[in-house]
Amino acid sequence: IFGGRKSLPGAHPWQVSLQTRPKGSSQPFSHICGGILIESCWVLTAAHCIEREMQVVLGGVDIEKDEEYDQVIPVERAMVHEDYKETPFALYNDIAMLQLRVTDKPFCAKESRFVKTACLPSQPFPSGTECVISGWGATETQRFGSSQLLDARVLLISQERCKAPNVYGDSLDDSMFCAGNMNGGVDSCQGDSGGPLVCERNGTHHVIGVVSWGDGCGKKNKPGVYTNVHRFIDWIAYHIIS
Ligand code: 4AZ
Repeated sequence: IFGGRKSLPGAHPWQVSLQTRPKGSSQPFSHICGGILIESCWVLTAAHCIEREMQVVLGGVDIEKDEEYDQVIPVERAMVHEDYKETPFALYNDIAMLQLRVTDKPFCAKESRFVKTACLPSQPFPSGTECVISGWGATETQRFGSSQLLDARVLLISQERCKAPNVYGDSLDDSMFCAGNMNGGVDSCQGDSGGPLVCERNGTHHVIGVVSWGDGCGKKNKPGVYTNVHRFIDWIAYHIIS
């Protein structure tokens, strides 16, 4: 996160650290991406984050320390969107769902002061809305990421403005949207991918975006690009119900 500040414990209780290690190895897991808890056994993340062997950590703010409220849960399976596509300029339909291992009969993640689900959006939010991004990704001074969870406020940017030739032009499609600050400085970055962009309405937090890509981090006229969760509501519901 560029232009962020340290998150307080419990401020982003749906925030997940998605971790991996080489398949079949006994090395420790390390952070690769963020994720978003949407049901006790379901996490939303970016398709480009998926690896073979993964676990999620919930409830923590410091990923280098074992904290009292951490919940560590193996990923049972990952579903990548059928239309996910990577080109040199953009990531399309960059969304995936992780099904967690059932640890405590009907539950995977257990709700606590530090672990809660985020709601899916029932309607899109208008451009100009102030929302929040969070993650352990790169900062202005930490190119390998922050051990502390950071957050920042960003503004939703219209498709029209983000499709301008000096911004992202035709690389942008309706599976994604831009958010940040056109002057730069406040943005998500590498290691924040898969994590949440959350907007509040009537005291309820809705996951509007999944951190996906961008041209660098914090650059003028190059805001962060987020998967447009509202466009994938039916796809998400289908996987949870099946
Ligand atoms: C990345 O490399 C990445 N500024 C994530 C977010 C952004 C850029 C790059 C947005 O994962």
